[in-house]
Amino acid sequence: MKGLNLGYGDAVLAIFKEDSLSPISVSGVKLNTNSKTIIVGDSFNLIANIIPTNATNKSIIWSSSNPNVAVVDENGKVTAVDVGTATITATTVDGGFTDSCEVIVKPTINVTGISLDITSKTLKVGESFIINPIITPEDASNKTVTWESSNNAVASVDWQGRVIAKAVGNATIIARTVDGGYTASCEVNVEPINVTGISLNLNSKTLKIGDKFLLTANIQPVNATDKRVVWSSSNESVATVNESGLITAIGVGNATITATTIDGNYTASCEITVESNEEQPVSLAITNHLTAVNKTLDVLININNVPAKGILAADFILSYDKNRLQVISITPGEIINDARDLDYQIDNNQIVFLFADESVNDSRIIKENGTFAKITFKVLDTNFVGKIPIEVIKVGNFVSPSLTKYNYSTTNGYIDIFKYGDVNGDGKVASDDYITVKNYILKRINQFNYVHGFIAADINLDNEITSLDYIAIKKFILGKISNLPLE
Ligand SMILES: [Ca+2]
Ligand SMILES: [Ca+2]
Repeated sequence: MKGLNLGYGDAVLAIFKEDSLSPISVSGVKLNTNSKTIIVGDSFNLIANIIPTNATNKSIIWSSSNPNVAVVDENGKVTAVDVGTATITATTVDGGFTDSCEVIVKPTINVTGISLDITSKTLKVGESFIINPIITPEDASNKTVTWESSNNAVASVDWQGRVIAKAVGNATIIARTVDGGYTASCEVNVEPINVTGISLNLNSKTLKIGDKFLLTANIQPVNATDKRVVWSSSNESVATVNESGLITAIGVGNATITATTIDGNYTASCEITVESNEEQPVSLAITNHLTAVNKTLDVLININNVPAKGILAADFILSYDKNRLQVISITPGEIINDARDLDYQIDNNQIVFLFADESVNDSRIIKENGTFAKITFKVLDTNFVGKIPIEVIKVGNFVSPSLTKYNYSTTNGYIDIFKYGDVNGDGKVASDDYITVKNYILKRINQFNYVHGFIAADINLDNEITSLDYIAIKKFILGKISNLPLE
């Protein structure tokens, strides 16, 4: 505005500008630090805080009292040039306020060596430890160390010297000084965590042919290093197992699946039962017997492989030789829940059985394996010895509660009859039997030709053949006694 001829309006504007733009003066300066020790070549930044913070002119002039020792740039960055002391001063342009920092420059102290507080260590997989470096001299200017492992797969090391064991083996941990490249090392030996035991998720399992089932091995301890397991089957025709413990049922039978740890040979096993995947036919079976003429005996009719759904009804026919056997009684077996459900008819050489659950709600179905009926026979006195068949000659049905037919199989039985005194098995007690017993007692013969000759000759049932048996047979032949054996 200088040199202008101001009018009224100009004067007003000048006054306004003078008011609004009046500068805020600096009243002081303060450095962030007033003393600093550094080594030759290093730098640091000084920060000058102008007071007040909203001063209009914050310009600073930086200066060094001894630029041979330390220099400072226009931003306050101080760089040590040589050993000695220098004062760095900040001066405000507005008002000439000052603050200063005493800088002491020391010579670089070089590293001369390194050692480690741990030079060898044995630990388990997963464990860790810290190595502390020892730098000489203790006041070395740059004590920075870098770390490395010769085998990171076995043991790794971080920038702080923390070593983590990762796998079994050996590794060398090396510390290297940045200043001078001095090295020191620690030998690390990582040991395994040994297996102490094994268990399986199941100890027994029943499968059907074609089924698959996965067994799981639990290794103790859970952090064992080598958790590998070898699987084997005692019978691969029954069940196989693969390297993962997956079992496949191959054939009916039993097999033991065993898992063996590679570390320590610990074992655990699971008993596998493989069943047919077809429903077993209902089995109707008659027991065999050995008995003597004139004796009574119980012949059991057994039903096995009773289906899980149970048997609602059944009918079948047995045949027997009515000329040689007399039916004394027929009684229900224990699998018949109510005697009223079992009926029968004796017709000539046949016994017709009919079982039907007569309840209104199918509550008395046959659910268990066992005896269906007991037939008590008396062996008639004929001139026959040998086996009399008791045969299933016809099966009507075994019926399910849903009125379907079950498959079935039958096993016939027999009554093997001998006669006391008939040691040659021809059905009669005669003089030839008497002579044979004599020859046996005198050891002229070692055994009887007839398979049941010995028990037929033991008239007094004492399990030896003596003169008592011999003379008793004679008296029977002569009609002096009417019944054998002597009981
Ligand atoms: Ca005879
Ligand atoms: Ca005897």
